[in-house]
Amino acid sequence: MTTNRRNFLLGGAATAVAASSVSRVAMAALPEPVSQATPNTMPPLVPNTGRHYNPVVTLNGWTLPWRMNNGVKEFHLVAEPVVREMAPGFKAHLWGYNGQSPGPTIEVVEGDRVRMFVTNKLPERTTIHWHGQRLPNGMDGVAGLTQPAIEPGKTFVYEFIARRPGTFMYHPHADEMTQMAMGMMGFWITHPKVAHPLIAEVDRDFVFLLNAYDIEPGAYTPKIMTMLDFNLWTWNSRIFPGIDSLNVRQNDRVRIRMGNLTMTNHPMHVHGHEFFVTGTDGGPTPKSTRWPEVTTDVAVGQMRQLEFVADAEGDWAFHCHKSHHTMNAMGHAVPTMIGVEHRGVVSEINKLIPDYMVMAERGMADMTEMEMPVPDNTARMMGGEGPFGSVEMGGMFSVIKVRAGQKPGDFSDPGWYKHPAGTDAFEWTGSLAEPSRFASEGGQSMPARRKPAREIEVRIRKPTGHMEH
Ligand SMILES: [Cu+2]
Repeated sequence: MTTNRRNFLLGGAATAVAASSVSRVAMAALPEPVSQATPNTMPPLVPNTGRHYNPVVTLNGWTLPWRMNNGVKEFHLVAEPVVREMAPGFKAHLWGYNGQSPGPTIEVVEGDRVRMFVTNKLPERTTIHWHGQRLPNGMDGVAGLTQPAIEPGKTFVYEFIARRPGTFMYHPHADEMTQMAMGMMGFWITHPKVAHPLIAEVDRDFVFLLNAYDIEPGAYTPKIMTMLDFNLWTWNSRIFPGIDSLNVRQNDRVRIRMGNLTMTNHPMHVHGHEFFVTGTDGGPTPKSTRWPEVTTDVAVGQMRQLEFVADAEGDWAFHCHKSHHTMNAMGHAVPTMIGVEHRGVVSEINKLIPDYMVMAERGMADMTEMEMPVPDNTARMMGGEGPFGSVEMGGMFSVIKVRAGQKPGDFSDPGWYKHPAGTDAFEWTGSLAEPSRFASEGGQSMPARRKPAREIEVRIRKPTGHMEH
């Protein structure tokens, strides 16, 4: 005690002690939670404390600011009900973190000591599991197994060292079915501390989560019991045309990191370029395991990071390849009416079903142009106005815009691509030759039966297979 007191009175040392004791008082309080009101894609959050790194861009999202407290990076997540605009004119009542669903992206550097304050403002208990992290078992966030649940109104503290660089996520591990169906999830990036042989420096680094909701047309709150029949297939709780484009400079090295927290797999497809899968939630992949792809499946609970050099200018579609996942909410069990001429019988049908309308006799694309009377707060099934008309897409769809003139670090939308003369598809206006008929049966592995027992003609009925609830 005497020694301490003497040191305290010695000039510089005394000042240092005083400064640290003042900050200890201030730092004993919780970090102020930061909340985000808009679903816009925020510019990358360049770190102004701690080790430097090249920040990511969260599609229709943002990175959570932190404070340094005696060398520890402190973040404050608040689990709470939020209103998320899924597309212009369509808002959903979800649960999330700090004002949005998904919650903000957490960005740290390998070796950082991280302290997460988690405040529960939900009507039920929760936890956070730090998916993919190496951490002490007691920080793993599994309610009942590794910790008591965080009751409403309570705050818990998680603290661990971010040991492994890579692509991670966070989500509750308490009443998961409800809480994930309501939108509780977020992204986590641990940047490498020094140059890593398997982690390339990139010019643009995008992140988003694949999620899904079941919201009845006209309703605001997701149904939480749904297991497979989701009707909104979203990226970061947004649906096309509400998903921002990924804007890059020609010849940029681009990384896209995705995590799947839906109940099914999503084959993610990039137009115009080949990419390599350079990492999973287990870390960067060895170079010997990388091969070129244009589609890669992201299974449930997985994360994948794609990398490519964006060398081809244009507006390149980027979407889930399941065709039902590039559509928005629709009534289930709609019979296929393609080829059915039913205009003539409408007045008869109207006697039975007053609201009956003629639709979809040439396919479903008509519905993107038809001004159908829909309930309030409903996204159109397909839409998005492109430079050549309706894109006829919804759900998990966006565009990678590659431009020679995009400035480094500029993530703003450059507008539509102008195709150089003579490089776009055009209408043939000459005469059409008669199609030549297939004349021989010799090409078949077995000859066809001379006379089928009975003529059978099958009509494809689609969409179908949905169960009525
Ligand atoms: Cu999909």
